[in-house]
Amino acid sequence: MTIRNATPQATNIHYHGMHVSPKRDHDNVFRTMAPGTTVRSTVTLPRDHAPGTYWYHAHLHPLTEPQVMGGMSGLIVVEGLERLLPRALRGVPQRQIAIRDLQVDPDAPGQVALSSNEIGLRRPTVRLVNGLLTPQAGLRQGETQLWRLANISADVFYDVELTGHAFTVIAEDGAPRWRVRTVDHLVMPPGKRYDVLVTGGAPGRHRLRTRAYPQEGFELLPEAELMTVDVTPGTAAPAPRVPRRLHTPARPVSGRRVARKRTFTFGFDLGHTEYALINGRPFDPSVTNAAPYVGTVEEWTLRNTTTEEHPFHIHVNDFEVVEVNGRPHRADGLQDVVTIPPRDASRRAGEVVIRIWFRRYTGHFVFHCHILAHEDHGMMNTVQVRRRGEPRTPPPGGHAHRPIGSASAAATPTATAATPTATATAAAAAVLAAGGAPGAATAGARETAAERWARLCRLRERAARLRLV
Ligand SMILES: [Cu+2]
Repeated sequence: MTIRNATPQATNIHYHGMHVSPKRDHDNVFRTMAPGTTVRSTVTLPRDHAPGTYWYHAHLHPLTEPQVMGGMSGLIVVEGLERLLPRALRGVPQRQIAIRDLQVDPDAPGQVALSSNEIGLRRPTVRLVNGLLTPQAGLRQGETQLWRLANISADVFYDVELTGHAFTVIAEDGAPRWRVRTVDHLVMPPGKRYDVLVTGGAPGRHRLRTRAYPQEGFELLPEAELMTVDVTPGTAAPAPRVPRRLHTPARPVSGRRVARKRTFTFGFDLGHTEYALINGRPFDPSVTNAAPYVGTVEEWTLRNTTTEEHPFHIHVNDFEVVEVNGRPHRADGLQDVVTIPPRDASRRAGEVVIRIWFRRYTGHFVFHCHILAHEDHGMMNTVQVRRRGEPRTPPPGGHAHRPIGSASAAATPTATAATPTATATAAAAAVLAAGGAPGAATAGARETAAERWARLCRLRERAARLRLV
C-alpha cells in the first residue's frame, strides 16, 4: 500500500487483529510517517491466516484518540469466512457495518472535536455507521445476510441489537469461532468485531441500535439508533441451520504448555497528564516491558484496579480467555480484544486470565487499553518476541512521544490512507492538534468555567484561522 500523509501531524498505521510481522514497513507502530510524506506499507498474510473482519487505524502515541476519532480508520476483510459455512450459506449477501462516533461542540455549531482537548469523555457523541447518520439497509423476510459488525470508535462501548432479530455469531475479532452461538445483543468495546448471520424476520421497519451502556467514566451512553433496516415480505423460511462448531484455522491455545506467567495491572493515578498506568507506570517508548520467546505460550493475568472497564488489546497474536474474575472461562474462540472488568464493591481488582501463543513473528509490538484516551495517556506496554539467545532490546526508535497538546495546528488536512481489500468507512480525516493546556477534558476531570472559556476561545481562534466560520 502507498500511504500519503496529507495531515499536518505525524501519523502511522496499524493493522488491528492481523497475524502479520510487526517489523520494518509491516504492522509497525513504532514507525512515524511525517507530515507531507508518502510511504510504503507491506502486509504479508500467512497461508493459514484466519478469515474475518479486521481494521486499520492510525496508532501514533499519543495522538491515537483524535486521529481515530477524526476518521483515520477503515475495515479490512480477509476473505474465506463463508467457506466454513454450509453450502447453502456460502453465497449470502454481505454487509460491512463500521460503527463509530464523533462529537459536535454544542457551543460551536458545526465544529467537530478533533483534538484530545476538544474530545470530552463526558460529552454527548453522535453515532455513525460507515460514516453516515442512521443509514438505511434492506433485508428480505427469510433471507440470511452476513453482517460484519465493527466498533471502530476511539473510546466508547456499544451494546448492539437489531429489533425483532437475533445474531448468529460465527467469528469474533476476525477469528472464526469454534462454537457458534445465537444472541439477541452484542456488547462491543472499542476495537471489537463480530461476524454474524442475520435472517430477515417480520416485515416492517426494524432498527439496528445500541442499548444504553453505563460506561463508567463517561456520560451514561444513551440508547441510540444506528441504522434503519427495512424487512420486505418474502418467504417466512426458518433461519438456516448453522453447525454448532466451525472448522477454523484459529487453533485453541489453552491445551498447550505454559512457558511463563506474567501479571499486568491496569490502574489510574488521576491528577497527572499520564494518568493511565500499567504496573504503576505510564508508557515509556524506551522500555521493552516483556520479552517472550517465539513459539511459546504464556499465561497473562490482567488486573484492573479502577472503577472503569478497560478493553485490553494486543497486536500480532490472538489470545484465548481462560478465566474471568477467578472463574474458569470456556472460550468460544480466539480474540484480540477483551474487557477487563472493574474492581468490585470491596475494591478487589477485576481480573482476566489469557493465554497467548507467540507464533511465527519476532519483533516489537504493543498491548494497550483500547479506550484510546487511556492509551494516549499512558496505558500501553511494549512486547518483544525474540528467538532464544536473542537479547532484549529497546523498542525501535522514531516513535514520537510528545505530551498531549504540544503539536501545532496548521491547515485543514485531508488524509488518504491506502485501502487494503475492502473499506467500509472513509479513511480520510481532518485532524487538528490541540493548542491549549493538556488534560482539560480527560477522564475524571471536570472542566472549570475558566478552563471552558479558555478552551472555547482557542476553538474559535482556530476555527477562524481555518476559515471554518
Ligand atoms: Cu482503559
